[in-house]
Amino acid sequence: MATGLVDPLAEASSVRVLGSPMLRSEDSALLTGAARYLADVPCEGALHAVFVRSPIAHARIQSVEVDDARAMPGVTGVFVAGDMGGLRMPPVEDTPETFARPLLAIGRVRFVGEPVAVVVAQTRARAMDAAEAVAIDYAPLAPVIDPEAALQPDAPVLFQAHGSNVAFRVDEVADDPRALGDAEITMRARFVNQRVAPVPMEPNGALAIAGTAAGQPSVTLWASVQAPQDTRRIVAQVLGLGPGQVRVRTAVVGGGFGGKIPTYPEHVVIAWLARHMGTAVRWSETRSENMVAMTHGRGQVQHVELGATRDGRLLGLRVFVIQDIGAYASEAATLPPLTGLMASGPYRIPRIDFHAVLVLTNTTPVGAYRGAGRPEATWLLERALDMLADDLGIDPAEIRRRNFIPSSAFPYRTPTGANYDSGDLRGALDAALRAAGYRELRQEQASRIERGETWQLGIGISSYIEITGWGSEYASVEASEQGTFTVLTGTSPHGQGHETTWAQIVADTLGVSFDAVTVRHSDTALVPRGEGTMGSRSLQVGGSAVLRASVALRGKARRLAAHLLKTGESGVRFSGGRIGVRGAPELSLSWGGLAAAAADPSSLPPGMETGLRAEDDFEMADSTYPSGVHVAVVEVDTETGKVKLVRHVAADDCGRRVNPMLVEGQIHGGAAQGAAQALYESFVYDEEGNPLTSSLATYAMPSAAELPAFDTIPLVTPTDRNPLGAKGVGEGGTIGAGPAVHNAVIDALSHLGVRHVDPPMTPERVWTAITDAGRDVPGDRNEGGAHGPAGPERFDRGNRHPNAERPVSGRGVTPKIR
Ligand code: MCN
Repeated sequence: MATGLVDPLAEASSVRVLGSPMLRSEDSALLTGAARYLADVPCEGALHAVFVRSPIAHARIQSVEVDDARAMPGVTGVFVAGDMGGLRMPPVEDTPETFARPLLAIGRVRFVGEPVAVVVAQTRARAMDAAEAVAIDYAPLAPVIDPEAALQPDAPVLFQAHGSNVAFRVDEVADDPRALGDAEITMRARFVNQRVAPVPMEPNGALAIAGTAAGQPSVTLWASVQAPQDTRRIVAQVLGLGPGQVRVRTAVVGGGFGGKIPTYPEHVVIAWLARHMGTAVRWSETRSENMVAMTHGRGQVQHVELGATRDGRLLGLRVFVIQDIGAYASEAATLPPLTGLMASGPYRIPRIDFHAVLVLTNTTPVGAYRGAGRPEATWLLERALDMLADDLGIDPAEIRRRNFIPSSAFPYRTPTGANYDSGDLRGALDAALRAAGYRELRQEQASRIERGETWQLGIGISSYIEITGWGSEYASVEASEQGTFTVLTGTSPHGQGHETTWAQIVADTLGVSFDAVTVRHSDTALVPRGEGTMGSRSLQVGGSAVLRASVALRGKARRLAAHLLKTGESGVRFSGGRIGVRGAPELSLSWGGLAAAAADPSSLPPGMETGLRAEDDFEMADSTYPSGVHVAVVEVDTETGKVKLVRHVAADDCGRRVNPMLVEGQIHGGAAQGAAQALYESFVYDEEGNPLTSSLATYAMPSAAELPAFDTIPLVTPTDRNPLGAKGVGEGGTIGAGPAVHNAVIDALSHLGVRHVDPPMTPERVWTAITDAGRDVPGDRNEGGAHGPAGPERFDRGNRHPNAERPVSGRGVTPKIR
C-alpha cells in the first residue's frame, strides 16, 4: 500500500530524526516550571473578572441586584446581559437559532454554573467578594436532568419556542429497516455511556487587552483554547468587529481533551469588557467552576440489537442513541453522527440501522471529549459482542476473529459510509493476545473459579477502528541568515508535542539540526489560518503541510544553490547541514549564507522571489482510520466489589510513527482516560440538577497509582491518504481501553451470573451486581439477552419515545470529526 508517500528521507541527513524517539523539546520548560500558562502572562494593571453563576438548574430570573456589589472597594463594574445588549453566541454547527446561547443568562437559567453576571475589580479577591454580593432573585422551574425523562410528554421543556427537548434527530447515517431480518439470534441490551468531565490540568481562562490595530480599535485575546482561529472568528462575529480587529493567542495550554475546542461565552464577555472599559481584563476559572462550566463528554444511552448466525457471524446491528446534550446545543451535535459512522467497528456487518435523538437537559452542555462519539461506538459494539459471545458460548477472541474485516478487503466501505483505508486487525489481535499470555490467563482464571477464590480474574478484549483527520492545514518554513529555521503551523498543541515532531520533519527533510528549528503557533497575528488541534488530525494534516513546505523550501534552496555555485540542480547535495556540489566538497554553502543570498534580489535566478521561505496548505481528501486491539486484565474482589486493573496491553496502529516516544505517551495518556471512564469517573447530578461531583474531592479522577504500567505493541500499517503515511494517535488509546477494561470486569464475574454493569464500575456497583446475581434478582433493564424478550426498554426503530417524533429542526446532522 503506501502509494502516495513522499519520502522526505530520500535525500536528507545522514542522522535520521524522522521516526526517532526524540525527547520532547517542550518538556524542560514544563518540568522546571518555566513554562508560561495563561495566568502567568504578564499584564500590568489588568482588572480581574469573576462570573456570578447560577446555583439553580432551571429558573426564571426575577431580578438581579448589583448596587451593593458595585459599591464594594476596588470594584470597577458589574454587568448583566442587558448591559451587553443581550449578545448571544452564534449557533454551533448550524444548530437552530433558538438555541443560541446568551453571553450572560437572559430571563432564565438552564444549568447550574450558567453565568448570569460578571464582576470586575482591581484584584481577583475583591471581585470574588463582590460576586457574593450580587443578589439574584430566582423563581425555580421544574428541571429535567435525565435525557430519557426529558423525552417524556410531560417533561419540563427548556426552550418553549422550540416546543420539545429534542434538539434534533440523526436519521441519515444508516437507515436499514431490515437490519436484523436475517439474524438467527439477536442480542439486545441497553447501555449507559456516562457523562464525564474533561478535567484539563489548566482550567479555562482569558486575558483581553484593548488597543488599536491599523488605526482601528482592536482587542487582543489570550485564551486557553484548542482552535484560536475559530475563537477569533466567533469573538469578531459576536462583537461586530472585523477579523483584523481581533487577535487571539494562547500561552502554554495545560490540556484540553476536547473541552477547549469551543469558544465559550466567557471568552467573549472578557473581550467585550476590555473594549467597553478600554483596558485589560483577565479571568481564571477555579477548578469547581471548570467542572460545571466546561463542556462535559459522552452522555449517551444506547439501545443495541446485534444479530448473528448461530456460529457467531454478525449479520446486522441496530442502534438507537439518546444523546444528552445538556442545556444548550453545542458540539454535542457532532457526537451521535460519529457514533453512527463508526458503528461497524472493525467488523463486517452487512446491515446497520442507526438512529439518534439529541436531547436538551438542565445540565452543563455536552461537547467533544477525547474520541468524541467514536469511543461510544466502540464501547457499544464491544460490549454487545462479548454478550453475544457469552450467549453463543464462543470465546471473545474467537468471535472477533470470525468477524474482522480481512486486511485484503481494505479499502473497505461500511454500510454507514466510512471508507476505511488500511489495517490489520487479525495481526493486532494475535499480537495483543500473545503479549498478554491469553491462554495462560484463561487457565489461571479457571483455576481461581475452581478454587472459589475471593479475588477473581477477568480478561477483556476490545478491538477498534476509528476515524481521524479532516480539513486542511497551513504551514510555512523559513530559513534565516543565522542558519535557523522557523515553522509556522495552524495546529494548536496543548500537550501533544508538535514543537518536537514538526521540528523532526523539517530537520529530516532539510538535513539540518533538530535544534536549529523553532515551531511557532497559536497566534492569529502570526499564523494566517489553521483549524487547530482536535480529532487526532494534527500530524497527518498539519505535519503533512510542514513536510510539503519543507520539500518546497528544499527545492528553492536547490535552485538558488545551483545558480550561485554555477552547477546543475541535479548536482546539488544536502549534507551535514550544508548545501554543496556532488563530487566537489570545497564548493558548499551554509543555510545561513543561502538565506542571506536569498534576501538580495541581485543574487537570485530569474523569476525567484526574495526570501528563503515556502508555505503549504495540505488538504485531506479522505480521513484515515487507525485501529488496534487492547487486552485488559483485572482482579475483582468478589466480597467488596473492588477492581484492580493489573495489566493492560495496547496494540495500536497509527500508520507511520514520526516520533515513537510521543506516540507511546499518547497511548498511555489515552488508555488511562479510557480505563478511568470504565472504573472511576462519572459526572453526577441529583434530581434537582445539583452537581454532586464538581470538585476533585468528589469526582474520582485516577492518578498513576491506580493504573498499571501499560504494555504497548507498535503496529504500522501505513496509509496512502497523506504524504507522511501517518494516521492519528491522540484518541486511539482511549477508544481501545475503556471497553477492554469494562469487558474484563464483566468477564471476571460472568460465572457468578453477572451479565452487565454500566460504567463506572465502582465497588458499590460491582458488589451490588454480584449480590443481585447471587440472589437471582430478575434482570434489570441493562440485561438484554439473546434468548429472552427484549424487556421494557425494547425500542422500535427509534420511535419508542413519543416525544422523539415531535417536529424538530427539520434536518439531519452529518458527521464531522472532533
Ligand atoms: N504522532 C506521531 N506519529 C503518528 C501520529 C502522531 O508521531 N503516526 C505524534 C504527533 O506528532 C503528535 C502526537 O503524536 O505529537 C499526537 O498527534 P495526533 O494523533 O495527530 O493528534 P493531535 O496532535 O491532533 O492531538 C489531538 C488529540 C486529541 S483529539 C485529544 S482529545 C487529546 C490528545 O490529542 N488531548 C490531549 N492528546 C492530548 N495530550 C495531552 N497532553 N493533552 C490533551 O489535552
